[in-house]
Amino acid sequence: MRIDEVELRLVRLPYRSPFKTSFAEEREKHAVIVTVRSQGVEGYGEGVMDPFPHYREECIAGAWHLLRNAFVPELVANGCEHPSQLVARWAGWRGNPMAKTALELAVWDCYARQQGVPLRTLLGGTRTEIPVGASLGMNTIPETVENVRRHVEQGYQRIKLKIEPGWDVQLLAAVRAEFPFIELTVDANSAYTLADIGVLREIDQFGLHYIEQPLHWDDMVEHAHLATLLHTNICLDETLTSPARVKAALDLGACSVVNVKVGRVGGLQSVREIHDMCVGLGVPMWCGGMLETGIGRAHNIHLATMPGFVYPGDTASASRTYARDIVEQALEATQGIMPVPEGPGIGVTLDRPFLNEVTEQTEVVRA
Ligand code: OSB
Ligand code: MG
Repeated sequence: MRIDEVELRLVRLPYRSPFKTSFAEEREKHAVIVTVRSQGVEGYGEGVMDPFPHYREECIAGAWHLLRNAFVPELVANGCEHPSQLVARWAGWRGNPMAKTALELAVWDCYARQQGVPLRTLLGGTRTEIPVGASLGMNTIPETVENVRRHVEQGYQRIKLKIEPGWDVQLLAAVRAEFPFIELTVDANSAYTLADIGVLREIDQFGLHYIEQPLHWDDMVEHAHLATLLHTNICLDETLTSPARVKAALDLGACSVVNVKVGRVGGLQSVREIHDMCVGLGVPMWCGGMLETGIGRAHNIHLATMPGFVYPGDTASASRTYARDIVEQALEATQGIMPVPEGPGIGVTLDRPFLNEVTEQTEVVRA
């Protein structure tokens, strides 16, 4: 496909309530929204970098620079036969998976719209709806218990609690006292070290489905050691930045469950490789989230229709996070089931007045 132009937008929109994790308390979304235009058809992608590198190392300013001066000019100059080729074409620019993904996703969406098919069809996605859970930010214990109750009543199929040292065993005891049998997980976002083995062993007693990223955000070796000390499965998030890293983590025994975030692993083609590898090895996967706007959320829903995504993901209703979204479709789960947006590509259209309202910066690169 010939690429006529690419538009980069920096948007900023408020969360309905602050989202607190072991690494930050966030009140608003900053996202890079990429639009690719090709022969009268548009496609959209979303970058999940934050202004500052608290989750992984990428940040918005760096991503914008690379998109504007490396990936977009390369794409516009050379066009694209098929979106599956792009990441390999950009491999000479090392790392920066989130920045690459923002553009790659927009090309996939545009390509699917030109073919007149839903994105999930190009990915071999078989489902028309996906099971979802909810990730609950840190709060007081009574508020968290109420929050769990609300989400369980709404039918969310798995509840994930954010934890950190000093905010773990008591919280789990309170939640388990009220909900002994729900599918429950925790996400430490790298807040522990092996020196915390005592408390990690206590966390091991709560019948959790898995414990997500307990140790350092780039580590595999210590996670592999920890896996031998706990009964609970370890799921990696932050550490898994490419298909090769997923393979290494599985070879080492650093995790037995895989959280896939398309931005973190460098695009949909990487997701497909990870998917096929995990299916081949019988390793369960699920689709993580980064509190995306409707564009990134719709991409997540489509990719999670692939058959290897067997655990409920984090792609919950958009209205949990935003009072108003930048897409026109309401991406809402009912009884823990998220329908796939219908129509070509990712199946959403832009709420342009609101998008313009929340846009802080725009840049267009033409052929
Ligand atoms: O670790 O999964 C995470 C949000 C931002 C950054 C990292 C994470 C999260 C979430 C929220 O847990 C998932 C979502 O609701 O999108
Ligand atoms: Mg996580």
